[in-house]
Amino acid sequence: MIEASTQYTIESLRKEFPLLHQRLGNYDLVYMDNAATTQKPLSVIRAIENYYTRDNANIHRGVHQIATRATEAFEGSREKVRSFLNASLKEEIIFTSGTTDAINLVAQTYGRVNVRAGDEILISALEHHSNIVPWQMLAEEKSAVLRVIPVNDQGEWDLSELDSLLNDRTRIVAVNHVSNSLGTINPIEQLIHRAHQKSAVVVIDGAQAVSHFPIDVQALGCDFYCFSGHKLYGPTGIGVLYGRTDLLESMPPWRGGGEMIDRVSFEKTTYNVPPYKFEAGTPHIEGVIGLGAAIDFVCDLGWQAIHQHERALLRHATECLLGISGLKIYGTSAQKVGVISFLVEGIHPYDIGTLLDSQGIAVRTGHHCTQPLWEHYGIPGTVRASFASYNTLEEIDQLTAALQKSVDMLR
Ligand code: 7TS
Repeated sequence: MIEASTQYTIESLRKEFPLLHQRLGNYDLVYMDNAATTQKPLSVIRAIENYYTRDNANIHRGVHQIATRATEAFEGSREKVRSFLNASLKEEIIFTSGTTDAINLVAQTYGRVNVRAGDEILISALEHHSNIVPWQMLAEEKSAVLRVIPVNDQGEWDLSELDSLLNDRTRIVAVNHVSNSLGTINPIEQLIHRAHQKSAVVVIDGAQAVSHFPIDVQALGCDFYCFSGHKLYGPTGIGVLYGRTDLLESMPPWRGGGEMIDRVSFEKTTYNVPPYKFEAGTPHIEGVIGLGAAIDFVCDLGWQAIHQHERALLRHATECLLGISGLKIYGTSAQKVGVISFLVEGIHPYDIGTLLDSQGIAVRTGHHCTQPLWEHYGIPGTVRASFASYNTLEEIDQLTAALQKSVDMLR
């Protein structure tokens, strides 16, 4: 549908994204910071507008018709997320404010109950800070040990020492599905299998996976899976935690307040069932409705079209950028999504980022919230171009030309 060669269809897809059609100075915007956040299609923007112009009410509590419509739209999105992740029950879908919030929820509920002194939590060197720091905080509180799967120079997990890293003391394995800094698609199936042999639970940070390929939590067999709406063409401030029912039922609540209770008295409060037990307070209703619209958008586009198009973008960009002398790509796994992290010899990434911006091209520069990863390479960070379904081969040519010009100016 959006194959790179089918210019008309990619053009019609781009029409759905108003933000893309703007000039920055004398240049058309080329947006290549999609790993940070994706742009939003009109269907998502309209779903939020419709909610506020027709259906705005608090959910789960009113008997009036507006509240019923808002509740139906909200719970309808939960069912869309269930189907999107192929979870078996919609009660396994908890709405959070994002991936970071979801990981903290698991650390502060499952983690605080199940991790004791001397236990181990296993992460990888490829993690975003939000899948490092919550576990570090838990390990500190519990006198537990944080262990790290190292990476090789291609930016893939080095599993040669896994037998000692994943052992009888391991309680939690928390890793990302796709690396935000390098684009590596990690072999999580293998790790989930090995972790379960040691009775450890597995938390998958799917923030960078969900917009690129379909997720099936039942086939993966993971215990928790989380993602953020804003990296999936949806709104900011909304995310998802999938958790296996038996685990969610056994976990204590985290935040206290309305909605998460069964009955409150000054003597004792009893709690609601999952997912409501973990959704205290008025939720981000328009965010949930917008996320439902974003899932519809992706499903309508179709995974095959997205996959083919993004592969073509990655192949073309890799070839073009490697043509620039002194450019090195970090993250060269054969299994990767459309993310290219690079440095040009002798040039600071911020200088490149600034010159690209002055030519209308939005890329990321810096450590991308993976500081420990860059220690492996002995660099402070990179320039990162990350692609989405609406990027074009022509935009990659523009990136290449603008980069060559920047390099010529800076050398
Ligand atoms: N995990 C991964 C793998 C991520 O890429 C990010 C955000 C997060 C967690 C945190 O997501 P949040 O929605 O809770 O903030 N990654 C990036 C990035 O690469 N550039 O900006 C944000």
